[in-house]
Amino acid sequence: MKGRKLRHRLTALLLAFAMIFTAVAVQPNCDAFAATKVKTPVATHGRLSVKGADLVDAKGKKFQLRGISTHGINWDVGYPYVNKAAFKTLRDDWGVNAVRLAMYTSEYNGYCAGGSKAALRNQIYKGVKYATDLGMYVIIDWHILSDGNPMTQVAEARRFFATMAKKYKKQKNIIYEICNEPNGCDWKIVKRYASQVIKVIRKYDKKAIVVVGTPTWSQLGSDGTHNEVADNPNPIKGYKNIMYSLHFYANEWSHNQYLPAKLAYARKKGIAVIVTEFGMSAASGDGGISKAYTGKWLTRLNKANVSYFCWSLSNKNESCSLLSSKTKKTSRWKTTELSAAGRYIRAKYRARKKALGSRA
Ligand code: IDC
Repeated sequence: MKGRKLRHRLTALLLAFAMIFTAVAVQPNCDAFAATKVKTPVATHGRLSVKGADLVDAKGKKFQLRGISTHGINWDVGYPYVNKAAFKTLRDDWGVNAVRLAMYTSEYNGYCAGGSKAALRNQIYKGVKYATDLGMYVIIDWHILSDGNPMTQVAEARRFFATMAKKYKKQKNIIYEICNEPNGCDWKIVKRYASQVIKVIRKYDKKAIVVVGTPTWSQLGSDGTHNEVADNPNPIKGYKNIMYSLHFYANEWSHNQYLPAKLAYARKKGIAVIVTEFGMSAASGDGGISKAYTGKWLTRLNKANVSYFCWSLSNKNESCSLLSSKTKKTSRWKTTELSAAGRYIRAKYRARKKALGSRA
């Protein structure tokens, strides 16, 4: 009698477990990647590294990041889009494999200008977690702009990146961008800053890609045809996996005039260039957008497998924003909820992903 009771109980228990297990296992899965058993970008490509002028994946194959940059994560037009559903929409609907978290240091209560450091770091932690959960690469961007010379904030930058590198040293998907757009200072000064900050990062994280911003708002050197970054035979000594940023705005005459040649020149010299920011508008972020020049740029970058991140995921009423200023939704946007720039970029990114097929 006793034995039978026990058996009954055990069977009931097993049945309960089985029911719970099935309930969990057959739950409707909205994750396109899981549902179709397609691996996420990070699961497919693993840890990235730099080989000569190229970014390569864990198998040593040339790899291109197609990313979107947030607006400032400290701005009301930026932080609402740091959410998992938004990143998932970018991944599944736009063909994006990376996001950039732009954290201003000066503007609008930036990290070094009165913003709550803890809250800002927390916003980065959230963004990194969402990207990681979704198997996407993620840039942590120290977004200097009006503060021009990165040395002004070097002590804060070292503390910030030490915290980040300590926290993320075991992850494969983190990219550190240590100074968005140096300006008003020369390459020598940027290098001095970079060697200090890279040293701190490498103390904890030996392998992650580190992106160094370049003079004159990341134009690989001073205005016009100057190529200080590429002309320096040993940009940052002694460290691997360092990339140099080039930023362009497709409706800015001087960018179209000078930057294609500067890009080609740098690559020829073996400098790994990454476009951590571009926009379809003028450098002001507003006015008209140029589809013609954006198209030319993307073709050029695709040909060379150079990575790019579009500015910005925001509904701010300016032409570089990817969402319509009327759009209140913070994810799952319909085509009609995108701006003209957003519609164009989404179509281009999707086409690129399709063209790459299994290499995407
Ligand atoms: C712009 C934003 C705009 C904001 C301004 C702050 O789009 O809403 O008012 O910054 O000064 C960059 C910078 C990036 C700029 C962007 C467009 O990295 O912060 O964002 N831009 O002006 N470099 C070239 C253009």
